[in-house]
Amino acid sequence: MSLTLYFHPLSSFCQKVLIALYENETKFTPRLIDFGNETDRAELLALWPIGKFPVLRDESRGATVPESSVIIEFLQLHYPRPARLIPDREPIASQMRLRDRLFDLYLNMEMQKIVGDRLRPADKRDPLGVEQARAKLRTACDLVEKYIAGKTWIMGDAFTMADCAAAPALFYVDKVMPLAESHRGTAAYLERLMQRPSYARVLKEAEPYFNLFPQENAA
Ligand SMILES: N[C@@H](CCC(=O)N[C@@H](CS)C(=O)NCC(=O)O)C(=O)O
Repeated sequence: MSLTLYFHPLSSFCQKVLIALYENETKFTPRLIDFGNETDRAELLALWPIGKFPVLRDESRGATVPESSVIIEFLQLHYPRPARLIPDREPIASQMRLRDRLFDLYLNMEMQKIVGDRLRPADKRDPLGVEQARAKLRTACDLVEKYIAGKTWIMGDAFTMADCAAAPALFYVDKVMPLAESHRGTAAYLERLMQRPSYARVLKEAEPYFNLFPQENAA
């Protein structure tokens, strides 16, 4: 098979790409990377020295593609399938990319700061950084609440790459900042995302690893 995805089922950015692959039933070889395993880590670093996943390798094109949004754009360009996750027309395409950035940079990344802090030794924690991340999350969720009002998906009726970004970002944000009370429209949107077959499948596959998710009072 020409496409290999280097990933971990628990990783939010990897989940984003898995949703896109499952939406279109695109065939690929999964290559699970365990950061605790030196061989795995070296294999990923050889592909992408930044050392983050997901990374897609397309043997038939000799292409290595990191970065979740770039991977989804690459798939639509080179492996077009019925579900077009990136709109063809402007200004809708740019608006969708902006929402994709919102979920990645201001929800997913801020959420990761909060979760990452739980993994630090007690004397290396960053309470101010966590407080600032929480404030950014609240602002970003206010925007999501505004965008999702009256819509099924974040751009309207069509499910797009921005929804692929939204699903794991909101799933984990909800774990660190429960959405039901403060952002009811966003919480309902997350419910719809979790019911969507592509994301339901991603969550099922991640289930065996959920015990690795650090809880708030982890030492
Ligand atoms: N901008 C990247 C972010 C990827 C990312 O942050 N991946 C995380 C997992 S969700 C990772 O590889 N973390 C490992 C590390 O930072 O060492 C993307 O969109 O793919």
